[in-house]
Amino acid sequence: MAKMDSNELLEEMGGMDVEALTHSICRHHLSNLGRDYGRSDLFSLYQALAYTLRDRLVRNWVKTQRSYYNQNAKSVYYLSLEFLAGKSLSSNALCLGVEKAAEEALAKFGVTMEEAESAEADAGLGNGGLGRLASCFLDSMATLGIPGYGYGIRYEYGIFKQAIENGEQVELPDDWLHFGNPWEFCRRGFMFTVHLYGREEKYTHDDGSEKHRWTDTAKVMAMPVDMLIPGYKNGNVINMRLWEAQPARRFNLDLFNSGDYIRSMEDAVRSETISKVLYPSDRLTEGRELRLVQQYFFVSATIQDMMRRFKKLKLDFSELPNRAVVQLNETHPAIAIPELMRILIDEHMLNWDESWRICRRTFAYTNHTVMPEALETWPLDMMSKVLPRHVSIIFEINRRFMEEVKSRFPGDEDRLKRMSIIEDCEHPQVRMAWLAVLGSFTVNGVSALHGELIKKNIFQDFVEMFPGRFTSVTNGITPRRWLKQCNPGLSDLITEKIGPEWVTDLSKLKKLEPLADDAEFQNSWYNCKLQEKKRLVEYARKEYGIYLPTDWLYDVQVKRIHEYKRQVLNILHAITLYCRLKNDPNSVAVARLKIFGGKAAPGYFLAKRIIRLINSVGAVVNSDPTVNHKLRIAFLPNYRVSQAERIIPATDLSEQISLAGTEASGTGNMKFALNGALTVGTLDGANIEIMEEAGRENMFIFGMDAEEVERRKYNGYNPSEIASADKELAEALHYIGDGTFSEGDRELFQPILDSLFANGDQYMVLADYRAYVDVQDEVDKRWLDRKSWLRSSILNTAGSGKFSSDRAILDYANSIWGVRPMGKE
Ligand code: HBZ
Ligand code: IMP
Repeated sequence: MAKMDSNELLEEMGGMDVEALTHSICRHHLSNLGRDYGRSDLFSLYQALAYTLRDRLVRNWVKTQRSYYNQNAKSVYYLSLEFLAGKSLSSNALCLGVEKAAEEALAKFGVTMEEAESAEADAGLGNGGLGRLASCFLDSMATLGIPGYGYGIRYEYGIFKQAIENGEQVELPDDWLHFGNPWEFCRRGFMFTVHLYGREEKYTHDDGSEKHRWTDTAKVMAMPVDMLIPGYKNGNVINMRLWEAQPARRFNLDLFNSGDYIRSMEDAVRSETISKVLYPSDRLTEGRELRLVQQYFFVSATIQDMMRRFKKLKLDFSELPNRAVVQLNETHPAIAIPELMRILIDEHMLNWDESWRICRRTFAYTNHTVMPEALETWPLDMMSKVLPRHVSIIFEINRRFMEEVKSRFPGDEDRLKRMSIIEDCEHPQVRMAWLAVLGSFTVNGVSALHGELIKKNIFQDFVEMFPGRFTSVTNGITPRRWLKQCNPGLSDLITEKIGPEWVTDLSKLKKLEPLADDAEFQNSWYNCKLQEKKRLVEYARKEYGIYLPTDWLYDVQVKRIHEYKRQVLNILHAITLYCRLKNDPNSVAVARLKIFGGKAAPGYFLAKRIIRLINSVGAVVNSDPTVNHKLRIAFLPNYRVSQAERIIPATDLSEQISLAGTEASGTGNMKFALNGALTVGTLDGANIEIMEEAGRENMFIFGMDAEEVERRKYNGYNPSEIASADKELAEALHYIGDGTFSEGDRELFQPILDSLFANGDQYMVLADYRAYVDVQDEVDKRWLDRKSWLRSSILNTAGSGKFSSDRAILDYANSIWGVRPMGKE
């Protein structure tokens, strides 16, 4: 066949008008779903529309990938064990610019876009902030035209589904692929082999030198499954490549032939386990072998894919850092560093120094936490079993580094111990953060404060040796999903006043500033919020049978449940309001709805008990007529991306109340401010930068800052003293303990009280209580001054420009990656 003009073929992939979309929806009912389009239902329409959009995406994807090759672009490899994509139907329609046409096409079948999207399952392949950040970053890379790929694991089960039974969290499996995933392409023809276990072997190379190889390994296959990520109305589509584990052989033929059919299948089952399920903890490091295997599995496949592309260029290996940069999202993929060393040394026969120079110029590492318990370490004996050759390479990296430290700081034995990658104790551990710092050219924190804190605390020794290596890039969120798509009313109002440029240049929101005092604009602004509250009321009723009041102050804390995020502080405030109302039903002026949402790691006992406390206080408050005219509490089950899209636009007050110095950045805080919520918050993470942009007078900042926290800890902090000196606090704590919220059971919430007293209140909830309650009284006063509230609300949105992930990605591109947006061919 003569070479077909592939551009012509691509153009045939379908038009963007209502007629073309309708035609395609019908065709996919027949060709892909095998059913009569005259017998369509909600789910088949969702699927058929998804396939219809995928046709348009793949056309742009091919063009985008070709242009990377033709322009010889340096590419970004964003390696993340988590991507929290949520739903794709509306966002893909939006980016393709067919949201109106798709709505009209669906209307012909009697269905709305919102209804069709209700049939889609959230892609919940992440725990929280870290995974959602990765998805926002892919959106921005595609929108800016930064050549890049996301790489991760295609978990068969994502983050568990949370149900609430008797006020307690129950975990259910997230079977998100049950009905298939119309967005993905499985590429069975492009699998890589991944090796595990086995042993390291020395041998003499032809040139007489001593070399090493990794032998007697077990093998599994990594199959690429691609999800296409479109840029906003620019024709770019980038790739999120998720690896699925497959057995190297379907079954063991020897066993099969000897009649042991079941045992012959066991191998296959074991291999498939690797990509079976996401680990649901965002707090403790797991220490489980399967988790280490997951990490190496996706890293090995990804580095092979990267080397495959690089080899096509037929360049010297020293050119690799000019063609590719690997961004490590946390230390989870840090095993990539010794893996690239192994490939260069063992497979391509480069020497150590050359190989190390290449690695050191290829990797960059993002740290997301200051908390020591979240720093990842692996037991040396486990790692030696799973990855013997890598451990040997890590020892050599460490040996050379220890020499360097000795010569810089002679005689400083303590320093050597602190800085060694191998923690030398009874059960030696491999410190992944140290490995990541040593193997990277840049290490970044995720907000200005966090960038400073990691330099002062965890990485202090390394800063002394490599002062230029540390920096920070403040996180961001995509304005497409987190304003344009989730809050259409407000988006239209904004566009009507300042034009549509803000969608790709969020700094344009500054143009709203002059309108902040405009009475008519304020009124429209208020109506948008009310509209979103009505939508949320409807959603809560339909999804959960929860009835919410409409025109109250919506006070919202949705995020993972953690002691450091201090949901307990919020509930103490609720109990204080309860007490005040019990004393005098007229003592509280503002009707306030406190909304909570968030998952607790299944093994995190106290977090689960906190969920129980929230629900128990809610049950008492909501059913007490002397209280429920001014205070109600709702815990919305199963917080996730698609639910956030309903909650955030409806929020008046955003709770960002972590102990200062513990929340690395936060990104939820940005989503709320962008949608016009006022923040009640501590001077922590990116809250500080939000305050700088929006103005302190437009927020409710309270409590200790990070330095005061340090001082207070240093001087000895006594929670009991505080509790006995504050009458309202003492009363609230008393009610938690005396069974008021637990049908007389005094044991149920004792663990929470123990965390505050016997265990010393690690996150200083009691220390910040008074400041918090007082600032909440300020909230009430401001709420009653509606003009002043609306002014601040508008100014929060106007001040959100900095928090676009487009800005964050440009920062990475300029200051770390050395890549630039691509010109169109
Ligand atoms: O990363 C979060 C930080 O807590 C938050 O402040 C920041 O905004 C966000 C993005 O930079 N960290 C996480 O979400 N961490 C995890 O989800 C996690 C998951 C598995 C782990 C450890 C941490 O093993
Ligand atoms: P990959 O980046 O090698 O995975 O290729 C992704 C897509 O880019 C392929 O399916 C092709 O459409 C395109 N592509 C791959 N190699 C080339 C090339 O050498 N020239 C132009 N396009 C290519």
